[in-house]
Amino acid sequence: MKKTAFITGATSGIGKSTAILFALKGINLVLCGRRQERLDALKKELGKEVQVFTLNFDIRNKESVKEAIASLPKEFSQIDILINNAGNAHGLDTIQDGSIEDWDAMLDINVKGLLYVSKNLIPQMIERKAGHIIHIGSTAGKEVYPKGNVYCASKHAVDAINQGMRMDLNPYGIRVGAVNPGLVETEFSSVRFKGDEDRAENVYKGFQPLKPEDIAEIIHFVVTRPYHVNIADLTVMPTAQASSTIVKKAKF
Ligand code: NDP
Ligand code: 8X3
Repeated sequence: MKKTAFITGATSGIGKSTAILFALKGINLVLCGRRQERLDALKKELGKEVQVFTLNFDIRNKESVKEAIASLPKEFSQIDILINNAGNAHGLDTIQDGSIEDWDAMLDINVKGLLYVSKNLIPQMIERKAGHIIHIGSTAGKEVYPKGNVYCASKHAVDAINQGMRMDLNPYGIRVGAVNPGLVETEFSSVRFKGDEDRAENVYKGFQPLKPEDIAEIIHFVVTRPYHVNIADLTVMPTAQASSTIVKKAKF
């Protein structure tokens, strides 16, 4: 029987590449995001391969998350794989210059939104004593870099939630793990720098960053391990990257 994956942040970057690969591999999809035209386009394209259902909600709104998940039709109500991926950095500022709106966005989306989605999907996994939850953390959840303060805090929280959730769901045989990427070229920096495309592109200049497809392949590897294998915590960086602050870049 085909499995069903629920992917948050499926309209772009890592989530979108994961949706495309999962469809190719025959995994049915529940795809989430706020940009309806992108959800529609994905449903049209990937619907040729597998069954696709889309949900449009802002992950910050706990009522919207609950209603969206409750609205899933019967054939999509059994979620085998949850990819907690939606998230972004907002701003890159010292703590003294940081904006409270940016801090709210990062904590509300990356941490609380992830919890809201998990809260609404875990009960059916517990009931079936089955399921696999993958958190998209970050190297920013393993170390802190200058001006990364609150984004790093949000991803350290994801790291803690990943560990705690694995403990709490252990009696039910539910697999829980994290994939923690370094620099991946997506819309991430465009969002971080509020649409300043020159500044965003500059982040990935002079070295080969990871592609979202690289992360999708890793996520697919994680979900296709035999049941007794749980990849609990995986960190992946571009070869040019050694840490958040050490990246071997060509000189211009
Ligand atoms: P993108 O900006 O390309 O994708 C972010 C996704 O999150 C979009 O699909 C977006 O959908 C969704 N999203 C953002 N805010 C909300 C919201 N309020 N409600 C619902 N959905 C939301 O970035 P990435 O693919 O790079 O990021 C995906 C994850 O990977 C994030 O958790 C990020 O922190 C993490 N990551 C990224 C790295 C990188 O270098 N790119 C490295 C390490 C981790 P929409 O706008 O349609 O709502
Ligand atoms: C994204 C990677 O280094 O921009 O989580 O924080 S980084």
